[in-house]
Amino acid sequence: MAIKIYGDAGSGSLRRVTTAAKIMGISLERVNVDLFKGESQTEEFKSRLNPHGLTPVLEDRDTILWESSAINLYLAAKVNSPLVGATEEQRFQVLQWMFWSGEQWRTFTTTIFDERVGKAIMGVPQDASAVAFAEGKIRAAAQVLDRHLADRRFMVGDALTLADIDIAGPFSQVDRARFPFREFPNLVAWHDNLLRSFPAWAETKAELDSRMDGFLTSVGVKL
Ligand SMILES: N[C@@H](CCC(=O)N[C@@H](CS)C(=O)NCC(=O)O)C(=O)O
Repeated sequence: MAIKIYGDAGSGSLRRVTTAAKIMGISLERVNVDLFKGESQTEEFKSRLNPHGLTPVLEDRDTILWESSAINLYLAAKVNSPLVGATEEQRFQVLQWMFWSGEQWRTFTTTIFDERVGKAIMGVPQDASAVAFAEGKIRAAAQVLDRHLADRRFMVGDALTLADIDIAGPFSQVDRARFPFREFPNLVAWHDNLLRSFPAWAETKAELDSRMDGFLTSVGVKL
């Protein structure tokens, strides 16, 4: 039975999973969940798949798993993938960056996305102080990333890991949400290299941009 992944092509969280799966050579059966129609917020979705009403969700026979990073670790374990790091020390460094990126990085980009993109779609005024606070947090974190990436092509070791994929996630919405990443040249160069070196990252970007930009156009939202 195929492993199913529930999500919306416009989601940067889904993109982290679909990219990692492509790189690991794991085929996933996509089940589309239209987030703009609130399809993850139904009682059926919450009771069977994720009580938080969030995507992506993996279904592998009796296993239901949510949180993209956990899903990627699950998939990597299935195929013994080097995306988790090549040595025991690297594996802990990869986990360090993955946990950090959930708590100290993507959470603030999500705030800005919700303010600049989500609220534009809903026709609700932005909270400028929430944006300013999140931008401050992103700049502080990006400064550390920029230093870390000054002489490295990857976050850990000499090869792509799930740490790169997790930290690169917010680049999925950078043009729409205008995160201040361009102020950090090593961060930008690292991400450009991921786009050039990993066709899966470029392919999933094209799919995500088409879904997001198509939806925004369809509802007449100009960011
Ligand atoms: N930390 C979670 C984030 C999940 C999340 O925020 N998913 C968004 C899409 S990127 C979602 O499903 N939103 C639906 C909603 O809020 O109704 C992960 O990495 O999976």
